[in-house]
Amino acid sequence: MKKVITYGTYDLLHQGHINLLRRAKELGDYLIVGVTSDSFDRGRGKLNVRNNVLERVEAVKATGYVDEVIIEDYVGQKIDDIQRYDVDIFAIGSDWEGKFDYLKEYCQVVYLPRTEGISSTMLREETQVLYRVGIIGSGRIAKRFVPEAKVVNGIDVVTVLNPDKQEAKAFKQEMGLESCYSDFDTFILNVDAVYIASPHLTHYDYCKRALLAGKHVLCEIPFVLSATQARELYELADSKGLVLLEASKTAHCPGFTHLVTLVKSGVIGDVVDVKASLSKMVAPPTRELDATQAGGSMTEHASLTLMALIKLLGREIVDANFHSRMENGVDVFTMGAINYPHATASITLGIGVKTEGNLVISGTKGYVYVPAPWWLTDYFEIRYEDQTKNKKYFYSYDGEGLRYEIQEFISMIVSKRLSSYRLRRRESIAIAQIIEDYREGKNVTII
Ligand code: C2G
Repeated sequence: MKKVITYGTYDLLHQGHINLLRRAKELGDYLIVGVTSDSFDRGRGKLNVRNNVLERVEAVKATGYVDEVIIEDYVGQKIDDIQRYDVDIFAIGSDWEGKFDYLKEYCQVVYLPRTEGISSTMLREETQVLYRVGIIGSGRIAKRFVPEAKVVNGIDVVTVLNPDKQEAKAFKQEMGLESCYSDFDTFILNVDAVYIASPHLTHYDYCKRALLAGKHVLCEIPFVLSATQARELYELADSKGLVLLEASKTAHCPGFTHLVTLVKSGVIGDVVDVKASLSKMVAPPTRELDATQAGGSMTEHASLTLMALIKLLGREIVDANFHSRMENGVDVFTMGAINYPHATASITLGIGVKTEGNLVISGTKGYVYVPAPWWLTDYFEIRYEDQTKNKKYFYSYDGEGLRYEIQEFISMIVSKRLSSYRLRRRESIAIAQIIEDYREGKNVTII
């Protein structure tokens, strides 16, 4: 019996896939098809796949050419599969010509003619509603957003708002946008959704005005500096059926989302302590060191570190105590000790003090170590007393990493999903509450 194997995503299964599977089956007697898992596709940069793995497997089976379906989940698996299943022929479309020659060491490699004029990408583009997004603010983070949005389907960044006309124009030209505005009311008429990347103290007002104008909002961190404001904005978004998402990029990146599910499934036992640090030095003059613009390490870095605590330990906080070093009215260093009924946690933040930016999650069976910069989470280790049980996990974190939150934002709009499990609205409100308490000086000691 001649065994043939082929692989693919098979998103929105089409005639090109069907022809390929037929041709592959004709090469032998038994056809095995490796369908990519959702996380494997995400890891290799395929962010826009529409059908989930179960739907794709069903579609492949329904072609009638397939004898066995397996799931492809890691790089290098093809070599394992070919040997494990005693495969005679590896077949793949001609768009991969030459790319799989390394498999010739294990079996025959055949590149089959690709069907011209059809592809999953084409089908996705044809059926994709394109959301016109405008950026509010044109600073450093706004610049990173434009190229990141280009790899996500369904979003077209068209315009920018900056009260300073010259800055708006320079940004438009540099980023190749169709227009720029210095007036909010005309800007908002030209978009379906906004990405807010303006200074902290303007977030609340811009969010509110955009929502009142019926637009979806992705808002940079810190979302807002008070829980009352956060609650009000989520209620407003809800009442209007609009998406409002805090742009907590780490919450959406593949490594961190997997870390949370691993910890929640008990691999380190009960979580008893979480320590998250984040320090990025800044030099004056800069907004981060300006008290009148709500500068400081808390407003700058608490959002991501508190997100990690809240995702891992929840929102039932017993008390929070902070120690800060101040310079010109700004906390250049803050250490926060946050207690839970059955766990402790701490955040260490700096913009004028440098420290190791790692994340350590301690449990009754072992601990997770995410080295600096943990907020990119492309690698972490699970460590045990018995070191032979230690495990290392690697992930992709492509580009600037904003693509993952952008993809979730668009997916929420398309599917009319007003809440994201990656960062629930109640979790976002809890983050704002802690920042608010700190700013009001509750349990804050100056060192
Ligand atoms: N294909 C084809 N004609 C098309 C489109 C796709 O023959 N018009 C073939 C591809 O060459 C591939 C298979 O259909 O052999 C599946 O294509 P995709 O779903 O795009 O999967 P792909 O990203 O090519 O995955 O490990 C995964 C594999 O490396 C390939």
